[in-house]
Amino acid sequence: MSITRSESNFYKKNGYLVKDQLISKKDINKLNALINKIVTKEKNSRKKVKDQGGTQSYNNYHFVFNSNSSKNKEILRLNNPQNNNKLFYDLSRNKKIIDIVKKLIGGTVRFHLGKLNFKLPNKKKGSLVEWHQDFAFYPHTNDDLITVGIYLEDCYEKNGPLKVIKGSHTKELFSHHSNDNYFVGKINTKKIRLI
Ligand SMILES: O=C(O)CCC(=O)C(=O)O
Repeated sequence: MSITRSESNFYKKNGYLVKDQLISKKDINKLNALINKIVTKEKNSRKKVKDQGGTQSYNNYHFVFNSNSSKNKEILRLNNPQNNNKLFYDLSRNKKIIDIVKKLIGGTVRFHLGKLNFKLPNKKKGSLVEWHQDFAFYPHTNDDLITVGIYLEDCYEKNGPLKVIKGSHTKELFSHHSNDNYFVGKINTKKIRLI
């Protein structure tokens, strides 16, 4: 399964493309079973959460939590699961996905980083992903970059859908820094009009 010319044009115009049923239900189930194991193992390990105030490296395997306290910690993210798990490695090299990415941005492609986002229910707090431009997270001198998101569960308003602003990829890049110049990974929507 690749993409049609009209899908490619849709991507160029809107800055995103949705492909259904790309990964089989069987493979999704395997991935979810693996994630359950990883999460259970981590929860049972009772490791103290290290202070996350310092610099985080984007290219190693590590968990990101919603709290520094070991008491009510919840996993927000697992960075680079493909470095430790073959299933994730194989997913990151999925031929169907690579073929689509090559058609969308042209030429050969290189894998940059992987992450597994957990969307916590509201009451557990901390997993809200604020408005941002992905480019701010992977600054490059070139802009032929793409984020591939793979949904491991059906997604509805209540479990944190990804929202996009159509065509915003052709507009300006906004600051993702705080007033005191720390990278905060979100746009201050009070300061700017989002398109
Ligand atoms: O899932 C979301 O709400 C946004 C995820 C995202 O943009 C990211 O992880 O780069």
